[in-house]
Amino acid sequence: MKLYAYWRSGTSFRVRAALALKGITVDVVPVHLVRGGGEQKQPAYRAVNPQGRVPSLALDDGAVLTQSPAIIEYLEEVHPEPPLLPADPVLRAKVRAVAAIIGCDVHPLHNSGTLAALKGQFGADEAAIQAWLTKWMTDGFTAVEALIGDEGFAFGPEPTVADVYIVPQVYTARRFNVPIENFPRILRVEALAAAHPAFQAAHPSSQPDAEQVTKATARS
Ligand SMILES: N[C@@H](CCC(=O)N[C@@H](CS)C(=O)NCC(=O)O)C(=O)O
Repeated sequence: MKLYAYWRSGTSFRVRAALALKGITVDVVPVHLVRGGGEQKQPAYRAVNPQGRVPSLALDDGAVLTQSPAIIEYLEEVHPEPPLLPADPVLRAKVRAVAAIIGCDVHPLHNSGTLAALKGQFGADEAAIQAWLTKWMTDGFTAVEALIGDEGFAFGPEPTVADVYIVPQVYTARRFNVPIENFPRILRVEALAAAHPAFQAAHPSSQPDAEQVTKATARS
């Protein structure tokens, strides 16, 4: 399988974490979201994923899966061990709810295209962008903090899909200088993930296309 991904994209990090937790190895095909105006917008990548976003997972039979939630659900269905969703339906719904808060209610508001539109079309300056990022991430983290448990990963001793979403979102919050010190449960999950081999392997800094970051490129 081939994973088309960008090293510090949160959605790519999610899929890498799910793959690593399940012990599945893939060939990573880096898609640079900034260089040359963004490789994701070029015809070569649009032929893989018509939406022009990462991640995409190309299966060995040539089928291409897009959208991180769909890819993660596919991995769970086809490679059920170890499970990333609890057996109990109520708990499954709670895990999926945390994933949806981050995937549906937070991430789209700070995707690079959203921020570019805020700046380019709506005249937002740096201070306005920072206030926007802080508001939406803080709202999302506040809800997640109230929904997850008091020990272990988000919903117990083993990572679930909830952690697969939380950990990249915390990485993004740190990258965007959004304060997270008021979320002790989320910080606990972050610390556990930092010591977990699968999250270490999936981390942006472990990727073949990882770059040294300068201030000028910090949000790209
Ligand atoms: N809902 C999609 C979002 C994918 C997405 O927005 N990916 C970002 C990187 S985290 C991207 O490709 N941005 C480039 C662009 O919008 O041009 C998913 O979860 O896969």
